[in-house]
Amino acid sequence: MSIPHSSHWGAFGAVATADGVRITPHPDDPAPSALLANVPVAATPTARVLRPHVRRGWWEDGPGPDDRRGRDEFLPVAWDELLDRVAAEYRRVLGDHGPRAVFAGSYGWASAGRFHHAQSQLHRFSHLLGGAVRSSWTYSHGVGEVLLPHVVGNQEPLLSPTSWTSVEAHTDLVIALGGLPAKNSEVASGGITRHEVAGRLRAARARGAEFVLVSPLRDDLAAELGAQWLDVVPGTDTALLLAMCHVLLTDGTYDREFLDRCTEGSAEFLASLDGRTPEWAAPLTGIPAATIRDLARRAVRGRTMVTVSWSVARTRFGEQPLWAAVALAAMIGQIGLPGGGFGHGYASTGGVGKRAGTYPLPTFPQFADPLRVRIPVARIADALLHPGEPYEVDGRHEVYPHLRLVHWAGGNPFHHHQDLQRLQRAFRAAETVVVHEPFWTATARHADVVFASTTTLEREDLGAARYDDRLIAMGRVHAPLGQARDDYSTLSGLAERLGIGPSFTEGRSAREWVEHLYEQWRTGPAARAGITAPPYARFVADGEFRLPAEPAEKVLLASFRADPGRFPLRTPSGRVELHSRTVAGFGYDDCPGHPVWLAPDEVPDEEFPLHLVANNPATRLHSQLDHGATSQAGKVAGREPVRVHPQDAADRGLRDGQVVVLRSRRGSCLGGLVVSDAVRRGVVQMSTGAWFDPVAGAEAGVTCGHGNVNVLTRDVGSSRLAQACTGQHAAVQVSAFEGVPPRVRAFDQPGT
Ligand SMILES: Nc1nc2c(c(=O)[nH]1)N[C@H]1C(S)=C(S)[C@@H](COP(=O)(O)OP(=O)(O)OC[C@H]3O[C@@H](n4cnc5c(=O)[nH]c(N)nc54)[C@H](O)[C@@H]3O)O[C@H]1N2
Ligand SMILES: Nc1nc2c(c(=O)[nH]1)N[C@H]1C(S)=C(S)[C@@H](COP(=O)(O)OP(=O)(O)OC[C@H]3O[C@@H](n4cnc5c(=O)[nH]c(N)nc54)[C@H](O)[C@@H]3O)O[C@H]1N2
Ligand SMILES: [Mo]
Repeated sequence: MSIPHSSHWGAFGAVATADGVRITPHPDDPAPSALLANVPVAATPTARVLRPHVRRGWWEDGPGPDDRRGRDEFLPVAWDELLDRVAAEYRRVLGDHGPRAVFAGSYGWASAGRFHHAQSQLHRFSHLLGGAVRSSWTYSHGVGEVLLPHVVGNQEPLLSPTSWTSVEAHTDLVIALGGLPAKNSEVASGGITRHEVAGRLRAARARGAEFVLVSPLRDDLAAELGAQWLDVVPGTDTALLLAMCHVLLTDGTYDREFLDRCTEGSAEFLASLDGRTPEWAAPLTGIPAATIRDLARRAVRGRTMVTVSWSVARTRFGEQPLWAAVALAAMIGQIGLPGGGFGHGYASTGGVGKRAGTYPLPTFPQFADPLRVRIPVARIADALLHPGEPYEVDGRHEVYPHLRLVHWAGGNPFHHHQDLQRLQRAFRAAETVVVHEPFWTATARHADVVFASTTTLEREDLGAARYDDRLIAMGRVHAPLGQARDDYSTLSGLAERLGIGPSFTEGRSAREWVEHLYEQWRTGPAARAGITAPPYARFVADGEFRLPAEPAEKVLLASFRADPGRFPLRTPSGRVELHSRTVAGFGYDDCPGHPVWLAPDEVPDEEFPLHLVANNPATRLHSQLDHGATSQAGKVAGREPVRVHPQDAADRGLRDGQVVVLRSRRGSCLGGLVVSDAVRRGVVQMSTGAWFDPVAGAEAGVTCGHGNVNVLTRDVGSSRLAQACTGQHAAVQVSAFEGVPPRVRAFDQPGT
């Protein structure tokens, strides 16, 4: 019998077979994701952590900064012995240094499922222990999380912009900076039963909407939408947007009434446009001045949605393109009208714009964080390397805590962080690193303690997500491999040893917790919201529960627009801030008080003449299941594919399918060459998520032998405002790899 299940890339049914599991997409999914084919490999021993392991140097010599971290031997040990040692280490660190010495931010996507969500489990554990240093914001949209509250008073545009239904029905022109890539909308955090974005875009097109794709990659928008492609130079969107504003200003076609009534600081902003002409922007952006002028004029002809993907802000000075897009939308004057205004992150996941789901979901209580010490999420290496040193963020002066014990569950910093060799040094500076993982990721390989975790297929859970319309009764598909345990069980073992066992478990087994969360929800918040859900046993027998239909069309900032006096924004002025006195008051030259052009500070030069676009991968979610079938099918010569324009390939004598070396100022990796005219000339594209392989790298004389793009990227914040991830861009060189490429070792058991 097919067992209901869920993942960040879709709901499915699974059957255990003699040689693994067989997956069938959810019957209601109109466009199931190819990422589902990555799932079956999780049920095989390949790359699985089958027992708890410990690094020899830590086990024998005790905690402390250690250069052997990441290259030492791992020893399998018994669960109880290891839990005893980790509990003792917690006692040492907390006793000698207090909770400010523990980092349990543990950023990462982990897996679908409300109870077994690894990060939630770890946070509950550490909150009961007196807290630990955590992280603020996300790698995904850290810029928007900090900037948008200054500009529009909250993060609503990120979480719940104007709905797709509104765009589908009303938008005449979609200007998509960073595109609306089909690949990204396959995924939504927590689960996605129905993949609808492609269909909605098709419907908008069929109704007459036109699309303009602003991106260095042609395939950031489906070909069937017939978009005009403006192949912008990476990192220059702000120049394009300011030049469009300049055209509206000089044409006199901007909406003065909207600016006066609904915005603050328009005078400063408009004055700052002096000289920002299309002719000024053309050489920067690579887009002809006439094209820029034409686009600006089209934008005021009908209903226009200006949308910026999260990636465009995941860059150095990434605050600027987002703020400039809001400014352009304000000048167009359609913020708050159906299908008009601005968006940030449409299609960046399948959830954005999907529904404004207001009803409650079952939640696993994590308790309040008693410590409340946070670092910006992408400043983890800075914190580990520079304890006690000052830094600035969002107008505050802070000091990095001295982190000694690092505890990670459900994330892969050796996937998600930039400049991985610097991250290696940072991890080596810690005294103890504890990682929970189902797989031997590079993060597990850089730990002292590796707890063997189960995958979702090995446990029962409750699948539910903010932008989905189902609760899924996720069932256990097969028994845990080896000695893998649920993170809940591992943390219960630690909690018990640290004297917080009863408050952590409340006396419930994992299965009892899942039922408890469901029943609490059913009889409490759900009942109050008028949702009649069946009792747990019935829910499990049915396999899923369908939540009420999507609420009516939502238009971002509609009531504000209608009556700004009655519905002011939570900005100092109550209006959209095109110039923010607050931000100006911070005195940041890397993020002044209104959107400005700041030239990227790493641009191609003689040594590294190409723009790298390090985007999210089409064939997997981040690094997850990189050894799965879909991800492996995308590899070229066993390496992560790197796309290069035909002319750039010809200039270097490179052939399709060959192994190449990418180098930046930080490091180098191998890749498999794909020659493609879907890439702007001068740009190379390599997605994130190939497992870091320093072993094969050493044999090849490079940093990574497989193609983890984050050995190339730069570990620097967007600006002092958001201090957000800037991993999307770097300057690189590509050349042929001479010799026999080494076998990729990233999926081997360590030490083999
Ligand atoms: N250069 C560059 N870098 C980037 C980006 C970029 O655009 N460019 N994008 C960034 C973005 S937007 C993000 S969100 C991050 C993503 O970074 P992450 O979210 O850290 O990446 P994942 O690969 O999803 O890591 C999740 C890990 O959790 C593990 N896991 C899954 N289920 C469980 C479980 O039940 N228990 C435990 N213990 N572990 C589990 C998986 O095996 C996997 O190793 O990457 C960022 N990095
Ligand atoms: N299949 C799949 N889907 C995913 C994920 C995944 O790993 N795999 N990750 C999920 C997560 S956590 C997130 S946060 C989102 C990420 O969503 P995004 O951040 O929107 O996605 P990316 O793929 O990083 O980037 C989208 C496109 O932006 C373009 N781009 C890069 N630089 C520039 C620039 O300077 N200017 C312009 N105009 N365009 C530029 C690139 O061509 C790139 O393909 O995706 C989610 N969806
Ligand atoms: Mo993300």
